[in-house]
Amino acid sequence: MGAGEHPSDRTVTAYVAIGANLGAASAAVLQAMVALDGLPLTRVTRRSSLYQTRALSNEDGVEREAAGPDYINAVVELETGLTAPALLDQLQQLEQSAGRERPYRNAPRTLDLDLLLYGRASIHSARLIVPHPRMTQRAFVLLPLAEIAPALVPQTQRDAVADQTIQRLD
Ligand code: A4P
Ligand code: MG
Repeated sequence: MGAGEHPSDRTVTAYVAIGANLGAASAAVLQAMVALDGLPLTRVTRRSSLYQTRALSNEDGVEREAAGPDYINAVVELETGLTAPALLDQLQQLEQSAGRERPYRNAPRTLDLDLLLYGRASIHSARLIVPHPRMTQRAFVLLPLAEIAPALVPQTQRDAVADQTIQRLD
């Protein structure tokens, strides 16, 4: 058993948000879903539709529309035998292989993968905070998550982001 793996009989249900707003964004998101399904000890068990969303930025704790191309966003459900830090390592490697550069915070990106939820875990380490601290402020996370796991998104949370521009794609 490699580092970061659970014993084979223990898996965790996790949710990952996928975003892209540079280049062929829809293709990058679909390709990421395939890549996530190919991670060690991991299967994609549900995938949301793709959503086109206005770029948001969060400078002062409030989500506001920002300059920059629209995003394509989606959320997938994983069943994984990886620990949360090992899963984050894998997400960051996928971002790297998609050619992501980080010139500045919230810069347009070819692929952004955020770990939203890892079972019922509450994690506060230097490099990983779960549940993702900004997920409840973002329609581009909550609507695709509600599509595949409605019980995880109370109506009050959906109402709170109702002013954000988001369009479900066929
Ligand atoms: N990190 C901590 N917790 C987590 C987690 N749960 N999942 C750390 C993933 N990473 C986590 O992230 C910075 C650091 O966060 C990582 O090194 C990791 O150790 P990053 O992906 O390198 O940088 P970033 O994405 O530019 O910054 P940040 O703060 O993660 O931004 P967000 O919150 O991800 O927002 N608008 C629309 N419409 N759609 C989008 O998808 N995305 C963003 C990025 C902004 N606006 C958007 C969208
Ligand atoms: Mg990120």
